[in-house]
Amino acid sequence: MDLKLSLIAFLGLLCCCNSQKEGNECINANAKYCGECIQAGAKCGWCTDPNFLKQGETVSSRCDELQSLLKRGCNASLIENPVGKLETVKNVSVTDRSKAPKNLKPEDITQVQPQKVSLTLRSGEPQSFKLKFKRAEDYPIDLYYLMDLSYSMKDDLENVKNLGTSLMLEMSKITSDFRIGFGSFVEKTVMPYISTTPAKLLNPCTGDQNCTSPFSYKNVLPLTSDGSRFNNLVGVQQISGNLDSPEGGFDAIMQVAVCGEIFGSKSRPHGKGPAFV
Ligand SMILES: *[C@@H]1O[C@H](CO)[C@@H](O)[C@H](O)[C@H]1NC(C)=O
Ligand SMILES: *[C@@H]1O[C@H](CO)[C@@H](O)[C@H](O)[C@H]1NC(C)=O
Ligand SMILES: *[C@@H]1O[C@H](CO)[C@@H](O)[C@H](O)[C@H]1NC(C)=O
Ligand SMILES: [Ca+2]
Repeated sequence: MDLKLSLIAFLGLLCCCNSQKEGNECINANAKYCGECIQAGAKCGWCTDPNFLKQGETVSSRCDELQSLLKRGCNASLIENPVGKLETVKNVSVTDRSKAPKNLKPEDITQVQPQKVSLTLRSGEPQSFKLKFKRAEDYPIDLYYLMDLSYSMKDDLENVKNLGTSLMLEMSKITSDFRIGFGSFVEKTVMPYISTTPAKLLNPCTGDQNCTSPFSYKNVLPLTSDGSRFNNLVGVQQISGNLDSPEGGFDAIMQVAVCGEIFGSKSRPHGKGPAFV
């Protein structure tokens, strides 16, 4: 009840003040030419009728609200009053992947609608349209696992050997389009990062540990949706060794970042490279 009353009071206030206002924005603009008048407000029109101006009226009298111009005797077909418009150029419906064909390519998935609109705007006149966004469930995800195979990672390698299946299982809850890849790195293969004696180049580890030759970076498994290949390949990875404790991880990240084509990430929309772990 209170709300209703205050609303009425508010409307009353608006009416009172509007009716007291002299002229309107079109007249107040004191426009000298059509363009100036049109920009004065969304309601303003310019009368081009040569017989319109009465004795003593200045050219700015041609600018007024539409209704007033007609009332003052301007020929309706001679009133300049452009209006804005909205043209939908591309408006493909957002993709509902539960209804879409199974083999739909990522670039055919639509998440925002409309895709392209052409607007003609007039100063002071708003244009509005609804923008629809639907996050495509099942949007493709690539995961590239980059692993340090220096000697201290020996115990971690054992854990990662079971990771592929678990990751695949968890990710399948988020998307049915999941790819996994695997790469490894050790160190720059020069002194002083590794020992370059012939024996240590073959097996950099001490004691009876069987380590593989040190290497900078290897792309072991390009992105694939076959999780078992991840497990199998991680399973046969051998640990290596080098001299100093910082490792060549950034060299590997650099390789992954710039060689997207080799990993198969080029087939992804907006995909320059895979995600890192
Ligand atoms: C309005 O203008 C049009 C085009 O100039 C003309 O054909 C028509 O006769 C005019 N109407 C009046 C009422 O003056
Ligand atoms: C786009 O198409 C939908 C129907 O699929 C319609 O509801 C919507 O108004 C259109 N959007 C625009 C900006 O034309
Ligand atoms: C390393 O390899 C040799 C020969 O293949 C084998 O006898 C030895 O047990 C291996 N050592 C380890 C720690 O696996
Ligand atoms: Ca190192």
